[in-house]
Formats: sequence, C-alpha cells, structure tokens
Amino acid sequence: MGQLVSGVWTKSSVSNNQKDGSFKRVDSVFRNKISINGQIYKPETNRYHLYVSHACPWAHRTLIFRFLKKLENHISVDYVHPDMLENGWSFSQNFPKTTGDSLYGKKYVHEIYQISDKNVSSKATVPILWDKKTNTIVNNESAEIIRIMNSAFNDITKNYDDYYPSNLRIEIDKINKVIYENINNGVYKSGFSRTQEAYEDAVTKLFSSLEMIDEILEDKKYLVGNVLTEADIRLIPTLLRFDSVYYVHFKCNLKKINEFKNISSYVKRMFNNPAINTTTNFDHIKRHYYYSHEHINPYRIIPLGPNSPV
Ligand SMILES: N[C@@H](CCC(=O)N[C@@H](CS)C(=O)NCC(=O)O)C(=O)O
Repeated sequence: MGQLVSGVWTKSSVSNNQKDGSFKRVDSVFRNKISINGQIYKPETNRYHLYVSHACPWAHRTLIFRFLKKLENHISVDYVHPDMLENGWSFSQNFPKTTGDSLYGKKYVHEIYQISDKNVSSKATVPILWDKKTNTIVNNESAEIIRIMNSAFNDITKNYDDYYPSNLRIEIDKINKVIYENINNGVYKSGFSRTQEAYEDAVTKLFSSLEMIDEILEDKKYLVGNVLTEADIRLIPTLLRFDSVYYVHFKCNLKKINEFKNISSYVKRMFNNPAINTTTNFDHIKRHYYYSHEHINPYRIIPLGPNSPV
C-alpha cells in the first residue's frame, strides 16, 4: 500500500491512524462537477469513464447509480484487480471480471492519478470519474460522483429519476451523516483500530446505528420517504459486505446482518433490484479484503462461508 507524494508513489502502511489508535479517512483531492454551465466539464456522451473496484463499497455506489440512471452506454468503466498490495490497485487481469486499463494500458491506478496531475499528493483510491477529453480526474469522491450522475446527464439519457429530491434532502442529508460516520466508515474504523478503546468505540457506534436503521425499517420499505433514495444506495454496499467480510475480518461481530429482523429483509429486497444485483461481485469482495490487508490477515486465508451471502 502507499500513496502519491508530490507525484511520486510512496509505499506506506495500509491504514491512516491517529495517535489514539483510531482510523482517520483522508479527504479526496479532485472535487470538480460536470454541468452545462461548467468551464471544463460539460455533460457529453462517451466523454467520461469510471475506474472502479467491484470490491469497494464506495465504488459500488457509483455502479448502482450508473445502472439506475441509464448511463451504461454513456459512461464507460474499467474494473481493477481485487488485490490492493504495495503498489495499490492494479490493472492486472489475472482474476475474473477485471478489464485492465482500457484507456492507457497502465499497470496501476496511481499512474492514472499521475496522468491527471504529475505533482499530485493523494491516496490512489477508487472510484475515479475520469475525463477522456482533457485526460484528467473530474472527481474521486463517491458521494459527489453519485450527485453528478443523479442529474448532470438527464438531457442525454432522458432519465429524470431523482434519488435526491428537494423535498427529502434535509432528511437524506441527516441520515447520510450518521450512516457515513458510524456504518460506511464505521466498519473500517472498527477493522483498522490499533487500540482496544478505539475498536470498542467504533463497534458500539456501528451497532447502535444498525439498531436505529432496523427500527426505521420496521414499518417502511426504504430509509427516507418510502421511495428509493440516495440514502439507501449509500447504505446497501456496506450491508452487502457485512456478513461475508466485516463480521469476521473487521471484527464487527456483535450480530450478523441476517440477525436483524428488518435490515435482513430490506437487504434481500434491495438485492432483487438488478441495479444492485448485477453490480455486486462477492468473489471480488472476499478476495480483496482478506487478501489485501496483510496486517489483519497475514496468511491471506479467505473464509469459505457464509453459504449464502445475502
Ligand atoms: N472518500 C472516498 C473513499 C474511497 C476509498 O477509500 N476507496 C478505497 C477502496 S474501498 C481505496 O481505493 N483505497 C485505496 C487506499 O486507501 O489507498 C470515496 O468515497 O470515494
């Protein structure tokens, strides 16, 4: 693992930890938008490209949006190899459902960052929303990429479905915040903790937030307003990885997702949606986490179970 420092790939530890042993996620560097009135990045068919990992929950959101918003014929995509090792994500095709780098034939994702900015200081994360016209990264923050996808290409696709409707925004923002802090990032905080205290704090918050979600779903099909919104799409990638990976590998083991009455049926229902089903790949998910984090799983043994991941 590593990161780019002034454009140079520097090998370093897999996780970012604070003095108290807790895990701190670093902010994404490229934060542009796509819009008709934009200076550089305007909505166009086949101009933009996604670099993703099937394993990554943050990238998963963008794949779900690409499907839901009918962007598959307008935004192309490359899938990296699931192993994230000392050179970061690679374009090796030595695993099913990988594509290599179809644009530049590079070996590693960090080289894509270097094309965009040869002096960049950044982690080489996925997802990346890439502009094939200017050879630059538009945005590498999944929360912003899905907002772009939600509306920027509407006049091209003629799909006007809105997963962040103005009447529900306050409620969506509110629940997103808790889900991000305690669940999406909470599983990483738990797994990457380096002290007992930091671990217990993360796991306690994770499970109290899952209990809260279970209660919300007692009499509702979706998290906000009884329609599918961005809030659901941001939550589901973490829930889908939970019993196969986070429960064991990140020690999030107070309960399995399938032990939560309402969350378990919500996950099964959501998984019937082709936007979610066709974008989920459990082989990549399991291989990535158990194989990449040598400090957690030094012999890289990949557990056989669970028998049915959903
Ligand atoms: N804030 C980013 C986080 C993305 C992220 O951390 N992706 C992970 C994969 S799940 C990654 O690429 N990690 C590489 C690294 O940390 O060097 C987003 O949501 O887009």
